[in-house]
Amino acid sequence: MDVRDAALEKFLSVIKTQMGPVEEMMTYYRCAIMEIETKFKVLNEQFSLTYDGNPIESIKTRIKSYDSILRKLQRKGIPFSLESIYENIFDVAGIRVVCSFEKDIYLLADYLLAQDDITLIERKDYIKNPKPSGYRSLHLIVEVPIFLSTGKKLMKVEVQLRTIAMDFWASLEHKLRYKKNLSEKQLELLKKEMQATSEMTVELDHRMQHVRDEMREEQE
Ligand code: 0O2
Repeated sequence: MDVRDAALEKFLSVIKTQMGPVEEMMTYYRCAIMEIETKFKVLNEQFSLTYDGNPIESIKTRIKSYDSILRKLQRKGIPFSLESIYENIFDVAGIRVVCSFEKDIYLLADYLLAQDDITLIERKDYIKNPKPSGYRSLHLIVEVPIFLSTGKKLMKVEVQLRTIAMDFWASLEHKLRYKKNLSEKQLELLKKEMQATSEMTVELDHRMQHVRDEMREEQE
């Protein structure tokens, strides 16, 4: 082995020692996402037997970036350690469930929370109480067990449930939020405009829900 090979081996070994435990924890979060995603897919299949159509339009999952996790620790004054991430950061694992209709959001949330391996840690209803920005979604922090060769581990997952209209609004608002070089006046205008467009999504969701309710009644 020449000097360069030896240096490579040493570097690899340092990376493995440093990154191993981090990657292990992220793997557990990925497993927790898989568990929750499967639960929603099962509910979606079962709903399609009893209701007209599948209530879920799409499911997106993400693991929070290292950068965002560390910035959140910094912002909240939490120590920088894997243990404190596990204890304090509840949105490392995230799943976003986009539904067609608002009522389906609450039905799916209730059915998920009724499952005996799920524990509700926190619930924030930004549909009934939208954020000042106009943001609307139902947020749940749930704890789910994952079963490893070493035993059971409880993992927290953030579930965001939204309609297509809420998702459309949040995606565009997120993009606009990070637009640089806007004057105070432009920012104020943007804020007001986004609040107004959020109101339009409320109207859209309610009218769509009304149409579906009417059609169901007709069929019964
Ligand atoms: P990312 O990239 O999704 O990780 P907390 O997590 O409790 O410290 P907070 O604000 O109480 O902070 O959490 P909350 O209200 O449950 O919302 C967190 C997530 O909801 C955000 O994730 C966004 O995905 C979404 N969200 C909340 N408010 C808004 C909003 O005004 N506009 C948009 N577009 N999305 C919003 P992160 O952590 O910002 O980012």
